[in-house]
Amino acid sequence: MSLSLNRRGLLAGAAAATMSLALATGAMAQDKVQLRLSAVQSETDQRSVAMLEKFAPMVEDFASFEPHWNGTLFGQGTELEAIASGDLEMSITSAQELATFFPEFSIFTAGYVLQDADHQVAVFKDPLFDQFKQKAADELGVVLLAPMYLGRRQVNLRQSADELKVTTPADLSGVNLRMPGTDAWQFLGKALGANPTPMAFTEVYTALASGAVDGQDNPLPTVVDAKFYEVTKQIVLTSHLVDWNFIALSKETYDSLTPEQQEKITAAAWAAADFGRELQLKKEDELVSFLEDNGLTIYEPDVAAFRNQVQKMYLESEYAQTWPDGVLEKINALGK
Ligand code: KDO
Repeated sequence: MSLSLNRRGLLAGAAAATMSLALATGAMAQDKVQLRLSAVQSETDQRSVAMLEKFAPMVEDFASFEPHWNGTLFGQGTELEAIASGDLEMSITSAQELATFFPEFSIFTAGYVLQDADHQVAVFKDPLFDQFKQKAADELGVVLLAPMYLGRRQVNLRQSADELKVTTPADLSGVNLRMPGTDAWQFLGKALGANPTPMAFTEVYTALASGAVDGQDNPLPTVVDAKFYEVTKQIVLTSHLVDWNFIALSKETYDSLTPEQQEKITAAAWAAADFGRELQLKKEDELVSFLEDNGLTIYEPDVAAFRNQVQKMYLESEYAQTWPDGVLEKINALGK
């Protein structure tokens, strides 16, 4: 009897200890700020790796970082509204998505303006960018913490170079080119000479495999990470947009932090942005041979022809009317 009592007593004691531990950790977890991040890239994308390896550890003493990759929590282009409505705390947003709320952000979506990763950082840190950060914070409730390098966007086609050789924008006439869903993206597709089709990132692989679209545009690391190279045959090195994203945080969440925590979360975002940029740049350099080994033809078109047409179309567009006076000149002055 005493044995069974001891056993029962032990079990009861263990249960009580487990309960108090759960309450304690639960309470501690509840003390941590919840940072749900929704993004459409995979967990192996360099930006995701950077958030997991750099951002998460630097904020873990006061925040619970909860990433949702592959668009599993919110679909592409819906994240900013989710943040504004309090249903999400973080996203890896873009100037193209911000331009749907504030047209002036389209200056950072125009082809052949930003020159390289260093130029992006210089622009983000320059006072010229303050008005853009302020607008996102004041009118959308989104704090842009740091710039993430996505890479040089290239035209990636299903057709082989023997079937369709692209030298100038005229060669893309009639080509059904998937572009992300916002107007700024559609305009870029038209400026390249193609027939743009709006489509969410997570649908692109299937659309390429089925022939629903003729191609898509993304940097080489994305072509590999999303396995687009399995269902395409060529890459035209237009480098039409040196693309970037922004690590975005709900202003309500940011304002709820102590000044020290605000400094920490900003430093963590920059640490992730810097780490991810180096990874992405390295990938861009080494992936040409990987893609050629996997049967893709990769070549440079008449880049000047693409640059001239794209820049002309943007300058003549209604987008250019929304650009604050002097900003384009300041952006250019920060470049090489
Ligand atoms: C895309 O949908 O092609 C795009 O490259 C747009 C970017 O702004 C960004 O959303 C990116 O997808 C995702 O992060 C997936 O790489």
